[in-house]
Amino acid sequence: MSYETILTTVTGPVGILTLNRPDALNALNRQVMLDVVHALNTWEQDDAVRAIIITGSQKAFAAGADIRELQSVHYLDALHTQFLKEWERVADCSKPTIAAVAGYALGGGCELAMMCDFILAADNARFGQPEVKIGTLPGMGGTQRLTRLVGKSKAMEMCLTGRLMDAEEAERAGLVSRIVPLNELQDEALEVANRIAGFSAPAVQLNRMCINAALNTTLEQGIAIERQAFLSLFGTDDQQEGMQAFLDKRQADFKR
Ligand code: DAK
Repeated sequence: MSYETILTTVTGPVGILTLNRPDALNALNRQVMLDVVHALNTWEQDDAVRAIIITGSQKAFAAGADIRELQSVHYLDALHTQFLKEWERVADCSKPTIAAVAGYALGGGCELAMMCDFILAADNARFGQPEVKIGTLPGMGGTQRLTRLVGKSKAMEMCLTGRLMDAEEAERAGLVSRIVPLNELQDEALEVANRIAGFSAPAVQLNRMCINAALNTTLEQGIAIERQAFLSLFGTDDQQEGMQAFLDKRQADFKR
């Protein structure tokens, strides 16, 4: 399948989606959203794909929503079409997602990265929510996800000043899981994705569900969700296999 604004490849069990609008630093227009959603839908239905990497170029993951496109949007049209709402599909993806971020991840680009399960950052990555500079605010979940990830004070400062964070600050703040040298980013992301893809899919899925629940529930509710998820995995063959393999001192052979 070929797309207008993204490149897709499948390497073993890993789907790699590369944002590809080099002339606009991968700015996210409506077509990018449609292409990304289509690719994710396709991979969700493909059992062979067990983990997904979303990445960009070495200069930009994505420099935000496409300001040229935003500039011509009118309120009532945006309201009626729920403009850009489908981006939430990324956060709802049923398979594990890794954002491999090099260069600029600004505005909608930062928001897209935060929709993924976690962010691996190259040492040249820069994150920011500079929408205030163009008279607006993050519209793809940025005020909510950034605040949950880095706390109110830093989220406020970033959104109110438009200041960018470098990779080290983003790691210290908890926005990214790890920093890797720029020329190792893609290999490292692939290795991590392969590692996840090699585990039991239900175990991976329920780990994701529980961690996401931590952002949306009280501690008590989250612990109840975790307990049920934990118990439910005892109904899978993979749990038996994983524990037996440990006792046999061999590699587990997970089926799903
Ligand atoms: N949109 C469109 N084009 C962009 C762009 C963007 N966000 N960012 C860069 N480009 C284009 C530039 O216009 C330029 O195109 P040409 O002039 O060559 O044709 C090309 O990419 C290269 O950019 P620069 O020449 O500016 O490159 P520099 O290295 O000098 O600077 C930069 C890089 C990233 C610092 C700079 O390009 C920049 O500040 N870009 C804008 C960053 C920004 O403000 N991002 C936030 C956008 S607002 C919503 C959902 C979401 C949103 C809104 C609503 N709803 C659900 C309703 C989200 C809003 C945003 O993300």
